[in-house]
Amino acid sequence: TDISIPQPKPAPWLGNLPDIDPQTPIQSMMQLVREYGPLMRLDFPVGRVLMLSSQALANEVCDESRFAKKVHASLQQLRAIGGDGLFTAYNDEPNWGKAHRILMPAFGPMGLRDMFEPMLDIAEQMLTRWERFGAHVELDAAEQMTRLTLDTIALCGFDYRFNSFYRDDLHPFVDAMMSSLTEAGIRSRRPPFINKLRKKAARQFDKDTELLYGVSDQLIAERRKRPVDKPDLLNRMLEAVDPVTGERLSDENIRYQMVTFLIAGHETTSGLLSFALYFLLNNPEALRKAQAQVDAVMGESIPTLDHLSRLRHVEQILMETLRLWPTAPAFAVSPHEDTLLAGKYPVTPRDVLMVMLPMLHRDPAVWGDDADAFRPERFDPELEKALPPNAWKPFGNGMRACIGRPFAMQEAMLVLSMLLQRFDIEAVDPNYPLQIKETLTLKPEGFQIRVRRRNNQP
Ligand code: MNH
Repeated sequence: TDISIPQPKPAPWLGNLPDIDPQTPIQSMMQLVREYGPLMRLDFPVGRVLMLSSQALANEVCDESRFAKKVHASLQQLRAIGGDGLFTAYNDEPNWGKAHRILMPAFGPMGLRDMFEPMLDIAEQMLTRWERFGAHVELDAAEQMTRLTLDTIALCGFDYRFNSFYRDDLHPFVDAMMSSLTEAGIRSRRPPFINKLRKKAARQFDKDTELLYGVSDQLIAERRKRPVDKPDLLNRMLEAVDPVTGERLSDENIRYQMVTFLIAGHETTSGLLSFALYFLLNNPEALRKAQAQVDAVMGESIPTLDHLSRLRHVEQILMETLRLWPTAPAFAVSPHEDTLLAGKYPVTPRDVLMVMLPMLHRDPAVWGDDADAFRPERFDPELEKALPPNAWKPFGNGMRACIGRPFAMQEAMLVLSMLLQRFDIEAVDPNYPLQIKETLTLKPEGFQIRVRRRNNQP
């Protein structure tokens, strides 16, 4: 029997590196998956990667008794920024368990309730600004959403105001983050000796990470100078004792967590909101339905948590958006021990098995022949319940799944519903061809909108 895995023809030394556009690696890989199928092998100078893009394969590797998160090459590069913070920690690193236990409660129902007010505060800032700009101004969706989500995680998590809606340029944190994330991605696909030769890129990377740490050190210093009495992320990190070890987080580890939360807590949610706007403006029926639900549930009142729980259609729009463009587009696992994948392909703990989310989420066996179409009805409650397991994984899997999931969904629901409540929205270019910028996460690039205050408002 032939147990070789389909693979684009590798070049000598570089393997499949030439098949990947460094500016748009995920989109390159999606194209290759379309040609080579749901199990595909890619060889890079740092090793081979298996790309998994079907529900059957995803379901197999989401079994935590056999597989666990792999800190693969690009996450290893990210450790230069996030250290042993939650996102980049190895499964067996003690600081992962410690921080997980200390921070989980912040994302439970009580914690999320505490974060509703500050979320509303920032959303209100954005919408007020849009309103005052008037109906003629062109707004870059991804840029506006980046200001919003960065300010939101900083205010909710650290009681700190970036005030992005009171400045023209984006906070320097955003630039430093984007360029260091891109550089980490590039490094992860190249052999180490090439990375050593890229001196200028290395200097820029060091400068960027210094800026990121500078911002988080400043926030910590500020808090120590002016303590506040509430159980936000920062206070939990500074004060809470891990119930299992009886220990606190070290200053070094707090710095890693801060940078991790500032990055992971805004990049992906801003992409989600931007893609959702793109899909809504290209699907007038879904837009109309969502706006009708918002009007019926919220009317003209200030949103509450209770309203959000009754906006299922808005939630489905976000779920369908995350299906088509999961803004954190892949996660990796490896087996605990040597095993056979799909009953016949030998894999080892050294292997990287990448679950390729945009293609998993288009598996025709699950989503049908119109898998590329935006149809929020796919997540109607009965249909959602009938989905096979592990068909939709935008937040990753198991114990290493996204800790911020409820936070992200609450924020995105709140902002999208407020937008629909207050404005009629249109695309500046009704024929805008979707262009996606990649920095490890995905975002629509150059998508401009205009908003007009609805006249149903007081
Ligand atoms: Mn988030 C892990 C996607 C919002 C903080 N996040 C993950 C993983 C995915 C993911 C996928 C798993 C990665 C892996 O297996 O290697 N996260 C998202 C998406 C959104 C998102 C699609 C928004 C939409 N994430 C957020 C927000 C926060 C956050 C908001 C913080 C407030 N995420 C994290 C952290 C981890 C993570 C921290 C690492 C968790 C762990 O391993 O313990």
